[in-house]
Amino acid sequence: MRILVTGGAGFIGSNFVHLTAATRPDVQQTVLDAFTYAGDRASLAGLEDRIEIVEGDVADAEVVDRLVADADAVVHFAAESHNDNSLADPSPFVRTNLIGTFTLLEAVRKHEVRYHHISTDEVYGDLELDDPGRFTEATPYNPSSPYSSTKAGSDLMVRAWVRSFGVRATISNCSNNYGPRQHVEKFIPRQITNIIDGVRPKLYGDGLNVRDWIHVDDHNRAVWTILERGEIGQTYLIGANGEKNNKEVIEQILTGMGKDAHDYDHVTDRAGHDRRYAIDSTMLREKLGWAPEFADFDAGLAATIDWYRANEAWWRPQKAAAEAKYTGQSVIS
Ligand code: NAD
Ligand code: TDX
Repeated sequence: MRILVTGGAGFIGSNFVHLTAATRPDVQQTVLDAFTYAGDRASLAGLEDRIEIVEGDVADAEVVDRLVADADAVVHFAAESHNDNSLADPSPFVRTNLIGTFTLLEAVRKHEVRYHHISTDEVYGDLELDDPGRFTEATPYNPSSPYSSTKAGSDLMVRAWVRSFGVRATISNCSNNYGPRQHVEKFIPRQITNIIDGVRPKLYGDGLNVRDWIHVDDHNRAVWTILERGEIGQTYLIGANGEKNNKEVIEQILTGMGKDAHDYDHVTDRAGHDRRYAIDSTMLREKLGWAPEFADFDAGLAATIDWYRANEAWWRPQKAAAEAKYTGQSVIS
């Protein structure tokens, strides 16, 4: 089997490529990645002899057509992925997330190639803290940010290409991932690397916003489950019952790194900040038999802290530029 993995040099994509190389040695993998600020060849270190790496843009129809023609399946991870960046400048989000997905859909339509679309729970908007409900496959789309609205638009195109053109596609909407090789702009790695640098962690607003954490390997094992056994045209929600508020997570990181749990700053809140995400993954569990292996967030977080401590050479080149984007945030308490 030959698969084309877009965004394979990013956080989730690179973990997918490593997992696939380790568990499915017969699968030939080609990575298509534009190597934006978020893509890093070092994330694929050790695999250079086993995979093909193509530097290119998912919105470039020529390169996409050529690579899709040679693939049995496409797994589309490539995206602009950070909400804060989308508030500062939405334009690359529109190009990559919407035009990029359109370009891939046209290629898989032409070459009749199986397509799996990686998306996010953020397309559903947010829930109140006291809402007993969780997102399901039937929840209406209601995105809040430029990032989530472009992901929502890309999902809707996939649904339309399935219905109108018979494209053999599936979609997954996953909750917040954590684990190795996540860019230091994101919440958990930003705080771990701040503490290593002797800088106080930064909590947005009151910090009571809830995210539903899942280890990146559990996400990627679910993606393989859907690729192999998913029903064409179906959307699957991926989540591991990992709801925690940001305040709890930041305090856990501090204590896990031997610091006082309260040694952090509250900074200006994110505009339009979603309050709570929560995933009901019953369909994936009951219909396809998937279950997360990292049931214990505390152990997964401790392993992630260890990874950033041991791999400073990987994250150090990103750190100053990532923090420079946050200079407008002021400490409120
Ligand atoms: P990331 O920002 O770490 O990686 C994105 C990758 O895509 C990078 O390697 C980047 O170079 C590449 N890329 C960006 N624009 C490109 C373009 N025009 N052409 C080719 N490559 C391009 O993102 P991530 O956190 O790994 O997210 C991967 C996917 O998973 C995204 O589709 C995201 O929406 C989705 N997702 C992420 C999370 C999460 O918690 N991080 C949760 C659910 C879904
Ligand atoms: O310094 C910070 N302080 C803070 O309190 C940062 C960077 C974030 N936060 C808060 C904002 C969120 O409530 O932490 C939470 C997590 O923030 P992010 O890591 O930016 O993730 P989020 O906005 O929830 O989106 C993530 O999950 C869904 C990914 O970035 C998306 O790609 C994915 O779709």
